[in-house]
Amino acid sequence: MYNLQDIAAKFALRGTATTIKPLGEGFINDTLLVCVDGEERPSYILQRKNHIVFPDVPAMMQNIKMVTEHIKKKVADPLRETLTVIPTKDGALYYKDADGNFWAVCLYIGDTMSYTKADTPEIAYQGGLGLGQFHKLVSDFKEPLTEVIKGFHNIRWRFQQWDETLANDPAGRVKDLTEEIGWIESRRAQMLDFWKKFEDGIIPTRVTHNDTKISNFLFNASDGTLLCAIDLDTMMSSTMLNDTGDALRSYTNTGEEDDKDLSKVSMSIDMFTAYMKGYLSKMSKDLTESEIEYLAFSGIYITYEQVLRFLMDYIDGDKYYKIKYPEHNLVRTKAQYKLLTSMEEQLPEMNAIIRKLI
Ligand code: GN1
Ligand code: MG
Repeated sequence: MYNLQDIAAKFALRGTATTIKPLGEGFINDTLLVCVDGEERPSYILQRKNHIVFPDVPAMMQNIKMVTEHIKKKVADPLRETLTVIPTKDGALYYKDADGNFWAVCLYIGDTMSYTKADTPEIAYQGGLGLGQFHKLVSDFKEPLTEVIKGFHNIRWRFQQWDETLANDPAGRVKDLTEEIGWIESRRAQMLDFWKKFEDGIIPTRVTHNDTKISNFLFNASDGTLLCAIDLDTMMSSTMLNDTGDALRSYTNTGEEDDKDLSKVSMSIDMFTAYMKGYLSKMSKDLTESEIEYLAFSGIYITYEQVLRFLMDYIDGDKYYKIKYPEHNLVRTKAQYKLLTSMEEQLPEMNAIIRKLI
């Protein structure tokens, strides 16, 4: 496929790459762990950035470089408390190979762990601290960021894509999905009403991460405390509610994102409370009333968007997300919809908890 040794050799590593092995389960990029000469532990992360999903990888890497440099000036341990981009030997932030693939390297942060699910409220609490800390660190970053994925969490734009995909019906699947499509349509107006508050400036614009699922945070292996946010590809200017929403979608889920057993999927109010305790201990003073008003709803918004995105990709013939079996995107859709309904049922209680924590 690719000559990974040759690709690694383009970057300013502190030695020659010895082993290069796949890591993790990202749906979008290919991620590899790199060891170098004379060192037993991995030293770098090499990624093939998906340039279909990210049409402007150079601008994306520039966003990451600017924000991580900003964070590094403010933290005690700049090599561990945020990502470090390793340039190529020519000083570029990425390497483009002859086939047009974009590659980038960052330091591997050792003695850490990550989760795909919060098994204890302590993990959720630490995760909340982590996002709060990230938002605080970037709150005074004022340089413009490139919008690396157009309308990423903009539901008005997502509906445009949705309407086109349904009209084209490229995989001929629409006829069998009346119920699932109804889940999306019945909430369309409500979601647009929310997004309009952001478009009208009632909800402010901030630097946001936009992909805050639990596996995108690192924890210290020694004591389980939060270390930093990783996977900074989608950092843009938007509403912080995208981030709390996506975090709630994963930290509070009692099941898996793609659970086939829907009886396992629900929103845990204990995880919600723990997450918000952590988050608000860092950010409650910085939030506007409009942000507080929609904090609990943000989980509903992003979970809804995720139902739409998984279902739209299924209708589109599975072009966006990597899948492990043919119905995977439909299974994901159903599991995320179950989570959505569980959040909707508990919204009044979630709001009451937030008011107590503020
Ligand atoms: C993708 O990049 P990764 O695999 O962490 C996706 C997110 C989805 C998530 C669902 C750029 O995340 O938006 O919420 O899958 N990232 C992109 O698990 O589309
Ligand atoms: Mg990501």
